[in-house]
Amino acid sequence: MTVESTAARKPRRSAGGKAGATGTGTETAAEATGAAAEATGTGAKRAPRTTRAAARKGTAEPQLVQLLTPEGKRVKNAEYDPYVADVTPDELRGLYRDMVLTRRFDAEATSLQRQGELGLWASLLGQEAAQIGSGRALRDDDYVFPTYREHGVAWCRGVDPANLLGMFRGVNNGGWDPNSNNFHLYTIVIGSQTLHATGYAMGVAKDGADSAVIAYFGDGASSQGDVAESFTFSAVYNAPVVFFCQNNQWAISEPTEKQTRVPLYQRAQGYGFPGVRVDGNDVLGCLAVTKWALERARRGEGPTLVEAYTYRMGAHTTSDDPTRYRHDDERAAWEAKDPILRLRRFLEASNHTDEGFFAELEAESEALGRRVREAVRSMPDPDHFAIFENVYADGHALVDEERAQFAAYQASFADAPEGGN
Ligand SMILES: Cc1ncc(C[n+]2csc(CCOP(=O)(O)OP(=O)(O)O)c2C)c(N)n1
Ligand SMILES: [Mg+2]
Repeated sequence: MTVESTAARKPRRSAGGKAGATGTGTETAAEATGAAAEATGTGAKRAPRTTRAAARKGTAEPQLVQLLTPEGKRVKNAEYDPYVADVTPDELRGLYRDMVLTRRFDAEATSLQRQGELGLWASLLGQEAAQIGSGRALRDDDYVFPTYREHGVAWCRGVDPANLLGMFRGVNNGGWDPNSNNFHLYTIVIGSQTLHATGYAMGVAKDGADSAVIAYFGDGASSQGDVAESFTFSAVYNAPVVFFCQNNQWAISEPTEKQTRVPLYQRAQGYGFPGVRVDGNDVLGCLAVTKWALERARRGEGPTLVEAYTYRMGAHTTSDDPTRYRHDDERAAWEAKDPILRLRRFLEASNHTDEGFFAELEAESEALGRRVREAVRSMPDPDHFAIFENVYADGHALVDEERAQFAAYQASFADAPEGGN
């Protein structure tokens, strides 16, 4: 991969990031995954399974950065407040709008899958704050390596939402030029994009640029060897990369407690760079913590791990049925911590909005849904032979053979007797 950067060249500090992990290293596996559910929750009839495990062990909650409570109250935080001190009411409304439109787009995509217009959809429902907060912390010259669920980050990068759907409809292999928005194509091979991000960030450092790189991945991905290698390489090469882990509590049907014995953010400690857990349903918290981590990267202080503690409200994908492995009450407890609702409460309490704002946004949401629906339905079917293109730069005998086989197969239909194929 070539690294091009037009950013101002600035000398970087020498390697050796501070080991500033915020964890105590004493929490148990149960706390690692579930205890913060109570830190921000308003309580449900039955606590989530992971929380019950922590309660059984009588263990304390891991630290969690939170600037906005579920009730929409602003919490002071001396360390991270400076990173959001300049956020204007207009920008706050902007964050709200981003989250509402992302959720509306996501709901439309789920419906389109149910109507047979998409083959599959991976919903981000519940993770809007983690994605919009971190996405809005980025500069245009920063580079993003996403998974397959980063629709909110894509929105922040200016990728047309309709373009996200081509791959899920099966009509293209991605649908956007990564270099137009510094937003790489969606990556399905779990965790592999952290390696791409690390390599890219090492290139940025060699260029002497002061831009940063961010890699998104999930709690399940944190168990991948690729992620461990990325942590090692980024640490020793002091690469300007932020590892943004959305701990949404589940990796398909595997709960986070099966991935780790310590809170995920503490993994960074072993590699010698800081790790922070932020309330992933708090858009201001995510904005502040990501800005802090990006600034560290720009200053030449190397990688940071951010664990955004959140929840996957929907199914893993439209092919999944979460009722097979988790209780409804778990979801109910997280509904009380909804990222959009809490910002709305804050905006209303601060008199930053009026009814007109919400009504206009509602109309804008519906228009977005309509536009995406129409765009998907009118996507042209691909040339059947396009799948053989772009496999190898100069072609390959095996691909040629497969193309010929497929051509013969297609041709066999022309000769088939009427009514049969
Ligand atoms: C290398 C690899 N192994 C397995 C899979 C199958 N797979 C797809 S999604 C997924 C779970 C990922 O969970 P997590 O990292 O927590 O992300 P989330 O889906 O929760 O956003 C798995 C195992 C895959 N795509 N790639
Ligand atoms: Mg997950």
